[in-house]
Amino acid sequence: MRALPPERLPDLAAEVRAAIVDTVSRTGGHIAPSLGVVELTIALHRVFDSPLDKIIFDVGHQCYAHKLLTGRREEFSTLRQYGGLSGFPRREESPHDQFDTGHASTSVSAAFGIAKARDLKGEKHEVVAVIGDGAMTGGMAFEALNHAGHDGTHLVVVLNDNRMSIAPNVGALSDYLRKMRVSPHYWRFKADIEGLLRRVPVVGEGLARFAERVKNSLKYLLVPGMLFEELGFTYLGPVDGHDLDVLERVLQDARDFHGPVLVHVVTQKGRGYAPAEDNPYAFHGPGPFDPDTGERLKSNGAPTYSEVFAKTLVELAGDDQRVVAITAAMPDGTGTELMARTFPERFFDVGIAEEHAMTFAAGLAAQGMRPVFAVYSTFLQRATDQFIHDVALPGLPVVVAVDRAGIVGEDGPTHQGVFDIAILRAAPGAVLMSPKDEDELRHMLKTALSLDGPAVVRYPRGQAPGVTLDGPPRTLPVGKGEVLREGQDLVIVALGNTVHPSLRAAEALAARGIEAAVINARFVKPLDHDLILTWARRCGRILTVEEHALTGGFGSAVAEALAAGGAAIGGGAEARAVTLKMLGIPDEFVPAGKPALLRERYGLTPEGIARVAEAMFPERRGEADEMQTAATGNGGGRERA
Ligand SMILES: Cc1ncc(C[n+]2csc(CCOP(=O)(O)OP(=O)(O)O)c2C)c(N)n1
Repeated sequence: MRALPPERLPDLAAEVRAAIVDTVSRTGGHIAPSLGVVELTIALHRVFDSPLDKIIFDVGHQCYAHKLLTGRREEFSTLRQYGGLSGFPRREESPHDQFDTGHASTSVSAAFGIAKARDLKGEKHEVVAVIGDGAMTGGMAFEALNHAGHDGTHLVVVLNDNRMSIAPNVGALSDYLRKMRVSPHYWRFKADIEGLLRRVPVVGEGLARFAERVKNSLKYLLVPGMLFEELGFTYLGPVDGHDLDVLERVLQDARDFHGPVLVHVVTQKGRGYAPAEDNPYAFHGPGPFDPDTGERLKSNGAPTYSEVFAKTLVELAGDDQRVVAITAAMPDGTGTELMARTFPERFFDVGIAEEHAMTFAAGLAAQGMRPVFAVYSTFLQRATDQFIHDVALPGLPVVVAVDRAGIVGEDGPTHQGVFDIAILRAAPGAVLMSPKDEDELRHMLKTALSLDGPAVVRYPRGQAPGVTLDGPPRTLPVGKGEVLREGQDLVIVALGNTVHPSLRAAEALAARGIEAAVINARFVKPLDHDLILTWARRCGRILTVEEHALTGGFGSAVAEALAAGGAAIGGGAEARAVTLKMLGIPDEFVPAGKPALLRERYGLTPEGIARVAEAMFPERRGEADEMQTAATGNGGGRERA
């Protein structure tokens, strides 16, 4: 590519765009972000010598052109598929992918670390972080600029400013960038002003101080990007991110500078594909679509969990003026957009700032409001300390609506929501629940808002089962599970979206002569100890099912309850050994793939659950089956409590 004459580069850009549209229309994925940086990616690879020079993409969702240009064209059609190319940079995938990303705002920290390692090892290469204006709203990005700017190590930060996060970008920084975009300054002009100011003669000490002040004020007036300059970065820009010639020249300048440099590049999200240009919001990360029209392929009628959540939230907010909604840059994904439209004064998009969102919610709650922070399970990981320290410890009534909990699919290991229970369960006093379907979600949201302390409702991505909604939302008895089916051979204790599959598993088991009781746990915390212990003792076999990591998850909570219950019973005549099996995500990162396929992999389907349950009756199945179950690795084996 570096050998191509400049006049051939627009053809290359067009070819890259065509490949992106062709594949993503079939696989779904982050099309608009990737289309916007095609010229930028070409320029980066022409000016910098990857993989010797290290290019780190923030979030990494805009890396499709990078993948196509670094030897992955042949496999590109496998993007985001099980066993295929990742939708994000992966170190294991290519030497050109320098850092694994997926969550926002990490690139400057990572790039600075890589640059520091280079210096310490006495190596010579360039390090470039490419970060969007949305990702720049995240606290980590500021922390890294603050550190790197002060340190002075050479490093290039490319700020890809397309005015959009997923939704239109928010916040004061976004306003600041907007002002710079409309300024007529270009980086060459900036260099001229600085040169001019340097040449202003200074005489005498007092006069020198005065002149310095005047020069600084002039600089503020004339030079854009002073915010970054004050942080220690040399600011170059704004430049047109679709003009390859200008891009190459400014990147060369940045490369040849000493110290930290920030290049402000203005791009158009969705560039070159009309449907995405017209609606970059909808084309941020769509599912499959018709490449000719941009029309999204329709799914069947049942609402998504997020839609039911949003409607219920608006309904409850209508009854209670204290209810406010918070999102960290995901108004569409979480459904909170409906709050924005219905009660705009009680809706807050804080930018990609989950940590701030949580403590902001705590502040609101401390003054009697009822904040609901809707956040994807995977991004909630960012706000762990804020939940423990600012919400749970003071016992503030913040409701955390954990969307996309469990298997999320094609976005892969960075986005699967399988750690939230383990993280949140440790916080004393928090109530944790998970609905079996969309109807129960409504009741749980109502329950959460009725509590005087922290409450978490976790629900999955995508379409709900489509059950009938049962009257207006009502409060559920806290800490109580429900028995959905009786049986004497085994009790299946399921959580959230594994409840309905467990009921179907029980039907399949009945046909094979095993009578399984099924309990919908509803609450992870407080757990319904009595109900679970009673049924565990009655049946002698207990199988827990969850779409979450087994380590620290729901099954772990049940195991703890059984252990505690066992100790309390003592070794008397009533003591009964209980066989426990836990079905969930084993100790591995869940790869990318269609959710249905991943659920097969982990045995989280009706048949998978039935198979594991049946294997708990070795006398019925013989030794061969026993060995096979042990080899699946699911469920962490059998324990005695
Ligand atoms: C911590 C975290 N929160 C939320 C997200 C979801 N998310 C992915 S991309 C994105 C917007 C990024 O905007 P920007 O950096 O401007 O890139 P663009 O898509 O506009 O190119 C968001 C909110 C994320 N990846 N990480």
